[in-house]
Amino acid sequence: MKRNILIHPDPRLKKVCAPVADLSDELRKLADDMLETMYDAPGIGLAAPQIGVLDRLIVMDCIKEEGETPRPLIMFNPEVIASSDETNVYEEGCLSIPEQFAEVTRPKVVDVTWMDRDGNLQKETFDGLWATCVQHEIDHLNGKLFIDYLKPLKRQMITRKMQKLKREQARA
Ligand code: GNR
Ligand code: NI
Repeated sequence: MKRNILIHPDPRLKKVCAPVADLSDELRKLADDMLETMYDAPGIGLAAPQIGVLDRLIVMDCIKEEGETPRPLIMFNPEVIASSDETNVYEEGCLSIPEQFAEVTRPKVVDVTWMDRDGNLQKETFDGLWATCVQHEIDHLNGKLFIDYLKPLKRQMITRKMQKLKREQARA
């Protein structure tokens, strides 16, 4: 089932999300719904707070090329356990901040641990777009958006645009 994606500004996008204690069919269904919602958008990642659920759960798939095998990842309680000194700049966007893009500097390589859909602990090193995406998603779990890295004036400009967009959506 496709879920609605919250648009910034929304208090739920600023909350620190709670760790997932035990996997359940309900949580697995939530993760599957998030993947469906992400692919439909389309996006390369989605965090639970973006659909109003304040649990530490993210999904992602940074394979964008048609014909390449998809790689859907479901990550409960993801954690960056090490980051490279080397950084990378990416033009980031966010499904909760539609049509706004800005360069963000982050560590280029990160080691991440998480619990998968079957309850198994996983660990992997991510690089390039995957590393940017997983950091962007984990930020969501801590109530942080990519615009929080921008200068206040630029952030304010984007927030005002989103307030206008939400007013227009409410009238439609
Ligand atoms: O779809 C998305 N694209 C993207 C591009 C650059 C850096 C991060 C992202 S994540 C974003 C989807 C989203 O909002 N995830 O929270
Ligand atoms: Ni986002």
